[in-house]
Amino acid sequence: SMQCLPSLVLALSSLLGALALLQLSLYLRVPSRYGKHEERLCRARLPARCAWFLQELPSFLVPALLLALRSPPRLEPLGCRLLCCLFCWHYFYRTFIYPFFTRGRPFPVQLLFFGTLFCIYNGFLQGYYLIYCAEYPNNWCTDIRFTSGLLLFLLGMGINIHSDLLLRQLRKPGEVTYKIPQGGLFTYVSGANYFGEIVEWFGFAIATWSLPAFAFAFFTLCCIGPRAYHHHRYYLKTFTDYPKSRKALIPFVF
Ligand code: NDX
Repeated sequence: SMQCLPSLVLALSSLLGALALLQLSLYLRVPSRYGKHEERLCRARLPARCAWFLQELPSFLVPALLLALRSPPRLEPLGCRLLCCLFCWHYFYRTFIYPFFTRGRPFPVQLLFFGTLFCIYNGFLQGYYLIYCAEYPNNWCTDIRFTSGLLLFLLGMGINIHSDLLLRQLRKPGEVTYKIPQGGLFTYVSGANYFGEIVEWFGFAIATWSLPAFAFAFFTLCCIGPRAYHHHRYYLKTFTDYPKSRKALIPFVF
């Protein structure tokens, strides 16, 4: 049966941090090539629905299986299971709900491949750490880190889901054109969905107070932070009437 290997957790978290930096250096200047930043439309692509479903599924399945199959079942402490369920809850939404409503353009197969690998890797790291390694005191549920982190997680998730919905409503089924997002946090930033997702994973990191979760929050920041900036530039270039006061990612700041 599996055991906690602290050196494995350290190695996988460090690699995740390194990938984050690699990503930052790759995507600060040029955006990752999918959605509105795809130039060569001749590349092999899969319908957005299938692509997002396949890509995100391991992030739900791997930790859910680790949680379900652990023997002997981990009954104590509650914190680990609850936190693992939060992670799975987000990816339940991303895998089983988000793809079925998306009106996005087809997704490049090459990025789908790397995206899937990433979701297996991260799903394993977060799940393995929480199910086999994490130890919390019995009163963790009343600790300020847990409560404030959980609050941020829920707030971020709310913003993320609401913003995903606002983006979807910009198109009729079958449409692939881009419009100016309006309402919700889009009033203040071009990347409202990304802002929500980043807040969410930093909340998760604070609630779990763990190296793997902080590494993932940092990865998220390095992955979709630059993308928010590129979306913002795209909008300014495309729409002459784009709201001047709107920022890229952080309301009123940047
Ligand atoms: N999936 C996270 N890296 C990623 C896929 C890409 O969940 O090689 C990371 C995730 C992957 C990435 C994933 C990992 C790293 C990869 C990368 C590709 C390269 C990179 C593998 C796994 C890599 C190294 C080097 C390290 C190996 O047509 P369309 O699609 O543009 O339509 C869009 C529509 N829309 C509009 N419609 C009308 N008018 C407008 N103005 C519109 N603007 C947008 O809305 C879409 O249908 C939809 C959303 O579009 P967009 O571009 O705002 O969001 P998108 O980037 O597609 O993300 C969707 C959601 C969002 O809520 C976001 O927060 C979340 O997924 N997300 C996305 C990426 C990563 C992530 C979360 C995370 O890190 N936590």
